[in-house]
Amino acid sequence: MRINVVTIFPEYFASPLAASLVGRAQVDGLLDIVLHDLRQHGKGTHRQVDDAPFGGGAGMVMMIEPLADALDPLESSHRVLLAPAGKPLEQGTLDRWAALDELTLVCGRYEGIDERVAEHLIDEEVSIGDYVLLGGEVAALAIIEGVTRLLPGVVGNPESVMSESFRDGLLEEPHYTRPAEFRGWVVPEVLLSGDHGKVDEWRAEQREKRTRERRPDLIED
Ligand code: JCQ
Repeated sequence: MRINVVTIFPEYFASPLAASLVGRAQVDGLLDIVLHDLRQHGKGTHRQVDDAPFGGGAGMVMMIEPLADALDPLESSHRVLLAPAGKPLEQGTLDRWAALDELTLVCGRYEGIDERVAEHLIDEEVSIGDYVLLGGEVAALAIIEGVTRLLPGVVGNPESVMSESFRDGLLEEPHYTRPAEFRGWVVPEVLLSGDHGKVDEWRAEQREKRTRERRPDLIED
């Protein structure tokens, strides 16, 4: 799979893309990440990529021309804009994108982008949460990680590739490992019992309880 990233900060990606399974996936030829420096398409001697908004107001707007020049050669890919005003990203979105040959992530900045970009040059506008970042670069990295772990051959055990936290649409149960006691903090006894039926039952209860407490929005009723 190829993932293009359009950004004014290509250097920002060097270390996170070299590390961990994302770095390995590239070395193994499972993933090809291409960084596109938007500034290269900037206007004038200052390589300008933003301008004041029509109608007035605070802040700057990303200009259409540099974005069009960067995106035109990527027209055959699925083009995604990262922005707080996008549709919320879900695991299903990542599942869908991981099946593509080529995905393009466009990192928004400033107060926003010229709406004609979203209208004519972008296939999907997506948000990674209800908060505002300085730019879409962190959101792009989150998506790269979420997609990479779904690519065949990237994660050793296919069982752990399941959308763990979202099994049965519920959050994961708590996990524990050795030692069984640390500073007097003990592991739930049932997990040491060796009774797999009881363990399964306990885990199901915990998933249910956690979801009710932390994410009632995930439970329909
Ligand atoms: C993405 N949740 C938050 C910041 C404007 C063009 O749009 C803009 C994009 C950003 C960066 O993205 C986010 C974000 N998902 O802040 C301002």
